[in-house]
Amino acid sequence: MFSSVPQFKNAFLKKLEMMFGTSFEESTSREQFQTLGHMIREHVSSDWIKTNELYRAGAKKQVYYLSIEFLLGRLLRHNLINLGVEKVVCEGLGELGIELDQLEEIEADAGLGNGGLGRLAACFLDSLASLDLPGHGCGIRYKHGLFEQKIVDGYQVELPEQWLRHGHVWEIRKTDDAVEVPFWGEIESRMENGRLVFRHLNAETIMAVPYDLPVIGYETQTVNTLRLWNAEPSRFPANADIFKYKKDTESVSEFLYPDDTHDDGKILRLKQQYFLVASSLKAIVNSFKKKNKSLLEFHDYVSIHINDTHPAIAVPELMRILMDEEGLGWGDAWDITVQTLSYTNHTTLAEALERWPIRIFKPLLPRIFMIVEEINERFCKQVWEQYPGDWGRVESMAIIAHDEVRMAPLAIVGSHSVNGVAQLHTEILKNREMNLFYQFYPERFNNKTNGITHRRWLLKANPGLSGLITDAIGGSDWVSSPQKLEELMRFKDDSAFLEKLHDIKQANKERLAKRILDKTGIQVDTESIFDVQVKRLHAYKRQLLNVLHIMHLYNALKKDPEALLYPRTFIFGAKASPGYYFAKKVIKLINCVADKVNNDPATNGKLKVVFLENYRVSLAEDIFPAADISEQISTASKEASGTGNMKFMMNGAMTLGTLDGANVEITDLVGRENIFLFGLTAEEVLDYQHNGGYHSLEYYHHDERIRGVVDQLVNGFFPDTENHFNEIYDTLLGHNDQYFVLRDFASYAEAHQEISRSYLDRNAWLQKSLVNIAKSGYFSSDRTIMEYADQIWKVQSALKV
Ligand code: GL9
Repeated sequence: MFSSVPQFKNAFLKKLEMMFGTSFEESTSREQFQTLGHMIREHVSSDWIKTNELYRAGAKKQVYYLSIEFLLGRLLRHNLINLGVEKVVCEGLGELGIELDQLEEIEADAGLGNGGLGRLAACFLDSLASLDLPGHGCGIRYKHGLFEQKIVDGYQVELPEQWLRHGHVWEIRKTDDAVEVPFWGEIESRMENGRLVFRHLNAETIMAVPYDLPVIGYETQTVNTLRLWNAEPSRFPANADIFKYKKDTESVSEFLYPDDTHDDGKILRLKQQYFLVASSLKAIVNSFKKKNKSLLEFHDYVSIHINDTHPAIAVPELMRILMDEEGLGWGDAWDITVQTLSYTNHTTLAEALERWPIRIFKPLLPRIFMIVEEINERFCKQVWEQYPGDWGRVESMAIIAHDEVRMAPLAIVGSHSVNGVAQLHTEILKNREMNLFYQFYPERFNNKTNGITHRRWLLKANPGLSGLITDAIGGSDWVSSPQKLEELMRFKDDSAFLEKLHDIKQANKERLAKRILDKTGIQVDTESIFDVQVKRLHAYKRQLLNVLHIMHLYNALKKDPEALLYPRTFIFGAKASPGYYFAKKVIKLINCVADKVNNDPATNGKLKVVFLENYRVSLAEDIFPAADISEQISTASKEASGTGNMKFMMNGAMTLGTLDGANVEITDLVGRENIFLFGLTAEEVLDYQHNGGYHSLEYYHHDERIRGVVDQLVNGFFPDTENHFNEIYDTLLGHNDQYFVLRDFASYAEAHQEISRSYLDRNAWLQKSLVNIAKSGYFSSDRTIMEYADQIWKVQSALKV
C-alpha cells in the first residue's frame, strides 16, 4: 500500500471509509491521522510476526530492558522514516490536500517519562531495532504521562496530561497475555515432599494487561516490541467495597511519578515497581519456557536490564520464580539471577538513592521481603569473611540497614554488571559513591557512555541539515553508520559549504522564531545568537546561574548600550517537579527577568528572554536544530551524563559547559577550541565538599556584578514580587550556595564574552559548528547499544547466523 503514490492514495481513502464510515470530504484530521496510523501498523504486522517467530524459534538470546519510564514522544513521522515510506506518504497526502506536518501535530506525545533517563530508554529501543538486535522494552502504560505545564503570570501550573484521551493508535491490547500480580497477604510455608513450599495467602491481586507497541527499525525487517502494562481489577473481592477496589487497582498505572530525582516514599510507587517487574518477569519466563530448554540455561537465552534502581526488585522476584515456582535451590537460582541481570546507575545525587522503609516493604511484598533478607544475610556474611571485624564496612554495604531496604546495593549484588553513563560518572561511582562495592566486585563495574538516536534527533528533527550531509558525503550511509559523519571534516575549509550550513541554521531559527511568536507573542531577532537551556529544572543544573547572568547583562546594558558585543536571545524550557519549591521559584524568576528585559526599550533590541512552556519531546525537536549555544552548566560532578548536550552538538550548536558528565567526552572529541568551558572541575567541587573552604559571601562582596544581581532578588527590582525570591537569596548567601553558582559566575560571564567575540568571525564559527556535527557520530545510541550488546548482554543480531 506504500509502493507508489497512487497506490497509497487509493489504500488510504479505502481504509478511511472502512474505519470511520465517512467520506474523505467529511473526514476530520484526527480520522485521517488514525487511518494513516492503522495503515502503518498493518503494514508492519507481517514483519512483526516474522520477527517474533524468529525470536521464538531461534536459539538467540533476548534482552529485556526494564524501565519505569519510556519517553517516546510522537511516533508517526519516526515510523514513516524508518519504514522508508515518508516520501510516498507525504506526496500522496499532498495530492489529497493534506499536509503531513499538520497531521503530525494531531498525535499526542507519549510522555511516559520525566527527562533524560526515560528518553534514553526510548532512544535505546530505536537503536536495538535498527541494529536488528532482539531487545524489547518493558514499562508501564500510565494513563497520565508527565503533567502538562502552563505558565500563568510567570508561575508554573500543572495540569494532568491526557495522551490517551483519543486512544493510542500504535498499541495492541493483549488481553490473553494478562497476568496477576499479588500484594499484601501472608506467606505460609510448609514441607511438601521433602522441600519447603511457600504459599501466598489472602493476597490482593491486580491484573496486569499488556499493550504492545511495535518498535520499527530503520530500513530493516526487524520489528521489536515495547510492552506496556496496564493495571486493572482482577477478582473483585467478596464483601468488599468494589468501587474502592477498582479505584485502588487502577491507580497503579494511573500516573507517572513526576519527581525527577528524589523519591517521595509513597507505597504506590513501590507498588508500581513491583507491578512492572512481576508482570514483565512472568511474561519473560513464559516465553522462555516455550523454547523447551532447561532453566539452568536461562541466562544463555535471556538478559534482563534494570534501568536505574526502580526495577531492582527484579533481583528477589527472579529468585522467587526460580525457587518457589520452578523448584530450583538457592545456589542455582542465585547463579542464574546474577548472570541474567545487569544494572545501570544514572545519578550520584544522594537524595535520589532509593530506600524503602521495612514497615512499607514487608507487608506489601511479604515473600519478596523474605528473599531480600536472605540475600542480605548471605551477602553480609561474604563481606564479613573478606573483611573480618570490619563492621563499618558491612553496615555501609548492607542491603537492609536502619529499618530500610536499599535498592542500589540490591541491584549491585544481584547483577553481573553495573555501569555508569559517562566516563566521569563511572569514575565517580568507582572511586567515591560506590567505592566499597567496587573494591568488592571490581569486575562488575564498567562504563557505557550514553547516546541518542541520530535518526530522531538529526534525520527527523533537522531535514535541512540531513539533506546537506547526504549530498556532501555522497549518500545516506551515515544514517546506518553514524561514525561516517566524520567525513564532513573534509569541508572544514570549504566556505561555500559552510555558508550552506549557515543558511540551514538560519532557516531553522526562523522556523523556531515563528513558533515562539505564535506561542508567546514575543518577537525574537533571528540574527541574534540563540542561546538555549532546555532540561528539567533542578538546582544542580543551575538555570539560576544562567538567569543571574542575564540580569547582569541587563544591568550592564543599562549602563552602557554597547556592553553586549552581539545580540542574544536566551531560550528556556523546563518543568519543575510539582513539589520542588525552589525550582518553581527559579521558573518565576526567569519569567520576571523576561518581562523586564523584553519590555525595556533600552535593551530589548539586544537582549530577549523566552520561556517556552510545556517542554517535551516534540517541542525539543523544534528547538535543537535552531540553537547556536547549548547551555550545559551543571555543577561539575553532579550531571551523570546529560543527553541534551549530544542533541545540540549533533545539530551544530556549540556547547557552553562545565567539565561534567559527557561534556568531558565532547571536549575530548571536538578539542578545546570548539567548545566553551568554564567553572570548577569535578575534582575541585568534590574537594570543596569534603574539605570546606568555599564561602559564597566572599564572592558576593568582591564582585560588584554579583552583588548587583543578588541584591535585585530582594530589593524591589522586580515589581509585585515582594519576598518572593527570598529563598533564592538565602540559598546563595545564607546556606552557602551548595551548587557553587557564585563561585562559577565570573568564569561563566567570561565564557559568554568569548562566545560573542567568536560569533563575530562567521567563518570560524561555522567551522566550529561543522566540527561539532562531524564528531557527534560517537554519541549515536547505536554505538552505546552495540557496547551494551557486546559487553554486557552478549546478544547478537537475530539475522546473523
Ligand atoms: C539522569 C541523569 O541525571 C542524566 O545526566 C543522564 O543523562 C540520564 C540518562 O542516563 O539520567 N538520571 C536521572 O535520574 N535523570 C536523568 O536525566 N532524571 C530524569 O530522567 C528526570
